[in-house]
Amino acid sequence: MLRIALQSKGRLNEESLGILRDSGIKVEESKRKLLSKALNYPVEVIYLRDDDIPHAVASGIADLGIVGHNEVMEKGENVKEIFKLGFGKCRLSLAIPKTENYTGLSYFNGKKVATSYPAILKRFFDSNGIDAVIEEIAGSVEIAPSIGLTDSIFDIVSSGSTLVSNGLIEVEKVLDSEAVVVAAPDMEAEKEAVVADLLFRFESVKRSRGKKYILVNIPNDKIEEALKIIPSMKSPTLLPLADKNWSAIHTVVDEDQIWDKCYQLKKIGAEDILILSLEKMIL
Ligand code: PRT
Ligand code: ZN
Repeated sequence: MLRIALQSKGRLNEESLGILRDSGIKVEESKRKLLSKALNYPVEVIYLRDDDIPHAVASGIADLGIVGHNEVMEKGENVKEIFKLGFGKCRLSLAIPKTENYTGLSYFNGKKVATSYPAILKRFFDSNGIDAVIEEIAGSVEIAPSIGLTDSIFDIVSSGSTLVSNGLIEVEKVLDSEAVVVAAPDMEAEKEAVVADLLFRFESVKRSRGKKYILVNIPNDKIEEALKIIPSMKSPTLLPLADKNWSAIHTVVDEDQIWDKCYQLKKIGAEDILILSLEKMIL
């Protein structure tokens, strides 16, 4: 039985359970349970705080974990990142009050910086020869400058709106992050086989995210033009229609481009465009 550590609540909880579910693994989502066995797969889930996941994996309490790359870098535990999941995307950045005049990294010499990520920040300052005072605080880092605790902050940024609403401006990005699967460096062969199967499933789910399946009818003399608008994965799937002057193209398109592509297809004479959800993509 492979044990996988997930965040018990918080930003990564839902999407971590989501990728298991979309991979065909049914897990009880009870928030109050520490452990849940999958009903149809040799996996059990242990729910932990994200801070504890790298250590749980390094010490063998769990075989795998789903956690932010930022936590892995901060904790420095002996785990390997074996898969990037494509969700929980954010960055760790330095930010200062927007009224300040930023002069480059040397601005931070002698300054106080509040953060929940002291190890990452220390490494960054050390490698750039900056001598700043790092104040470790557990939460609400963004208010530290306004209450006079520090001059600046080093924190997670996603949309940037938290910085804006606290009168701060991002000046240096230090690390990009997303949720990753971590594993202990050594694993029994039997478990390795389950991990390989699990990652195969995760890959196909990840690939299909943000994509849509499109079916479009097109006059035969417009096929070439249409294939410039919606290129296919390998070779286009072209199906003849009962009306021999028309064909259907089936392919996959990025979701954020779907309206633009449909508009262009309509303009060259396409009809009956269907957009369908994609669940898995195995290449
Ligand atoms: O309770 P537990 O310890 O498990 O959870 P936590 O409170 O420590 O972490 P949680 O649930 O807040 O975040 C878990 C992980 O999600 C982080 O370690 C990151 O890898 C990832 N992640 C992605 C984020 C964000 N985006 C994010 N925006 N984590 C936190 N934020 C916070 C950030 O701290 C700041 O307060 O959101 C605010 C900034 O957001 P914007 O959009 O205003 O820039
Ligand atoms: Zn945490």
